Amino acid sequence: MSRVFSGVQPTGNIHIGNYLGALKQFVELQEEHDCIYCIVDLHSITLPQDPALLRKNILDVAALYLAVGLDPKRSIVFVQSGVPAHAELAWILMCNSYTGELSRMTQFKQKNKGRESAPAGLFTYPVLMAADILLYDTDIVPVGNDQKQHIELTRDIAIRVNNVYGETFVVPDGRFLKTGARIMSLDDPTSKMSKSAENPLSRISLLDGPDIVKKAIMRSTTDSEGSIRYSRTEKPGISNLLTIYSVFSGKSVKALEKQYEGQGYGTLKKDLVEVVWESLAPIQEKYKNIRESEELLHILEEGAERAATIGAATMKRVKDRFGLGLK
Ligand code: ATP
Ligand code: LTN
Repeated sequence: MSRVFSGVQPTGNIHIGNYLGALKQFVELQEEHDCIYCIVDLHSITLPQDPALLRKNILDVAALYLAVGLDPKRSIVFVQSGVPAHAELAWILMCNSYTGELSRMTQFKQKNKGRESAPAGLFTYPVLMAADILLYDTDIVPVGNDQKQHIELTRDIAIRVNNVYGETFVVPDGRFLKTGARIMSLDDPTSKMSKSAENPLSRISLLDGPDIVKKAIMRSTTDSEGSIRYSRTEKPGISNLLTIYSVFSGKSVKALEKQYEGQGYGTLKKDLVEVVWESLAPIQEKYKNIRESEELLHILEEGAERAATIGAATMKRVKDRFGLGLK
């Protein structure tokens, strides 16, 4: 069975972009693979976090993981900082990464915009991500399109170490969806839906109530042409709505274009509100029960133990190859 690993940052506001691009894949993959899903709290402190809020957000994401359908009997679910080997391996990989390649990461360039000097962790963020992945001999990494460059870097680092020190790491592949890998912002469909965008109506969070879902979709930016057809370049707003509709409903974009031929944007939007809410309501119901249960902490503790055992075998191999420590 191949190994799957992915992570989400506990930075609040998990939105339908995160869900459609990543979480939904996580759930599907657990049917046939050996899956490990992490809440990457060490990544989140690359930018300042309020400590009390961070603790809350960690449990929120964990509860959401389970609410969308991750099954702790089948998948390992845990918090990154509970397994110290992530940081240990990150250091070793940092010694095998180059400032040149890290300066080319577009996520770093974006997050660093307007600063004179960046926190070193923001710069080395992708190396910690590589450590997350390589620690578990991962074959497949399900993520949204925005992570392509980081997966490429992870592969480069793994191949480089394997060439110098002998076969050490499994070289992973990214897994990106054809539809849903890049959900766009509702108020500006030329930029990606993001947790940190200022306008709350630019996204739909998984925990938003029906009124907000309705408001965000009904007010979403479209165009003045009036016909419902898919074209990312000519009609980014309508194309984004069709994509969201398609992934939530399971109908193809082609089928939707046909279904809405000759109809107005208002009808499409109204129906989309229904479709999205039908998917979110049961997730929120489950979330409420899980978030308040003691069970959640047990699942995370057990997950960390199981992850640590798998990671320890990789660390032993890495230390042997590098000649670190004693035998
Ligand atoms: P954001 O940019 O929204 O602040 P992020 O990408 O920094 O979020 P994570 O929580 O770490 O935040 O992302 C979790 C997963 O969601 C990743 O696999 C990422 O690729 C995916 N993802 C994030 N935004 C989108 C989007 N707009 N469409 C599809 N997938 C997305
Ligand atoms: N960088 C990712 C989150 C992340 C991740 C990972 C994803 C951290 N470690 C390992 C997949 C595998 C992001 O910003 N979305």
